[in-house]
Amino acid sequence: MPPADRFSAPGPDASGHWSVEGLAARIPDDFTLGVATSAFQIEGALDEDGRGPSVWDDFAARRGMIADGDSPAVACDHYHLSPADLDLVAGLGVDSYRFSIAWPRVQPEGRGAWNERGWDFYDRLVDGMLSRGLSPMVTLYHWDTPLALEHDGGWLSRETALRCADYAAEAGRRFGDRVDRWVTLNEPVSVALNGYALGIHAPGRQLLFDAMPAVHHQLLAHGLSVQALRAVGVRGDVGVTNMHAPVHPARGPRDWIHARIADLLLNRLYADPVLLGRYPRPPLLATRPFRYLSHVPAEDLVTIHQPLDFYGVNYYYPARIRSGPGPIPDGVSATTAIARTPFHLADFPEYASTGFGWPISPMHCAVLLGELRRRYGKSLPPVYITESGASFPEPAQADGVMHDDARIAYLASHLEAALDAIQPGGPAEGVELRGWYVWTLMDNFEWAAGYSQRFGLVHTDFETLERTPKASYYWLRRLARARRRPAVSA
Ligand code: IFM
Repeated sequence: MPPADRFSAPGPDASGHWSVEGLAARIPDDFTLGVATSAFQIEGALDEDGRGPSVWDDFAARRGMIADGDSPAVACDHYHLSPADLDLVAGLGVDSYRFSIAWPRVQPEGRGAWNERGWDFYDRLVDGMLSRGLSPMVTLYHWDTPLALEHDGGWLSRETALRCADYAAEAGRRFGDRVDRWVTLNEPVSVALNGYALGIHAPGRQLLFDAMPAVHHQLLAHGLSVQALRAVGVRGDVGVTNMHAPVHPARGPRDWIHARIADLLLNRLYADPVLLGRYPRPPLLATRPFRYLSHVPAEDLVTIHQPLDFYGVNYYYPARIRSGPGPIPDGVSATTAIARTPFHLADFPEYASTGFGWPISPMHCAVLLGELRRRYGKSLPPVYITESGASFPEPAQADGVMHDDARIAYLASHLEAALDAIQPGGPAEGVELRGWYVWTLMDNFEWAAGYSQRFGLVHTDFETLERTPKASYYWLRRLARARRRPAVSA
């Protein structure tokens, strides 16, 4: 039976194979279920209440950078609709809500004066979570760098790391008594690679391997922010989120060496310094592009290598690497960075794909957890999967329900793979997997893809801003409710 049928919802599954209840019964008692969002993708209100511009305001205003010329100005208008959105999260019956603070909303210039009206918004948001029984997980930096800092070099400048730590300290002072989990950065790889190396995300730089300082300064910002949060005495756990993509070579020896480089660029450049206190050694044939990292001050690596309470992992797809630049998209000039990369992501013809064209492989979620265990062993703190999800086209409507069965299959199979992986004899036996957050609550502004990629459990009508829960929302609610929860002691 195809997976989409096995997990279709709502309603019991007829096969008796893996029902929602069957999956729920396998979720450990103290495991956190949650949903995740990020500020720039949902808030809108870019010019309101003293918010300063971010690199993404600037990038999105440039012609041709966002699919269909979509504007982030309103997005889901969460800035005005947040109480109703929190009701939607609470209605799921999940334990936790992961959201991000927009740095330019609380510190418009990225340094200096705080914007009290910005802080007030997050103050209400955190209190709104607590009053609904939701445990807050805060991401401090989810890509929306204050534009003023970018004008001074952004992540190419060490200064940005210091400013980020100031901001972390202030957030810690204000919310340290109420937030359970702190994520310093979300996916520094996406910022360095897409934003500084390839120019397909903000700030739109095309530096290829000269983007290495953006790797190091983000990691330094992480280490300094962990220190800052702890120095102001936050009571919650502190960690970081990296994206991981298990890497395979497509075919021949050149693909093999490029796959090793891709594994460094996608995974190890971020995980090794954070968890082991050192940058990975590049293959002998490829030392030049990584030279910058061998000259960074040794003390920086000590700072980056902070003891963490947890390690956050975003898993979306495995990466198959083929030598040479990929097919050049229409309208992209051959001189742009994306047309000059030494290798590219090739298709996995054996897997179905998401709306974005990403290969769907739950098995690789297990592979990745196994890789973390093998590579980091005792240095790996407890793990949260901080994002898991997929975009699919507009769901079909029938009987008043938006049927996104492919999303249900995606989510169920990935959660199942992760739970399997940590069982005795599984590839990640011994990894302390503490939770799983679905990306994302509602359809939103998917960066350079604008509103064309729908990742939400809840459908957003971008004209009317009406939210409509999809079948996957009801599926997650059933899953959350069907768990065996230990009695809460008085
Ligand atoms: O929407 C993004 C999110 O902001 C970061 N992780 C990947 C998601 C899907 O592309």
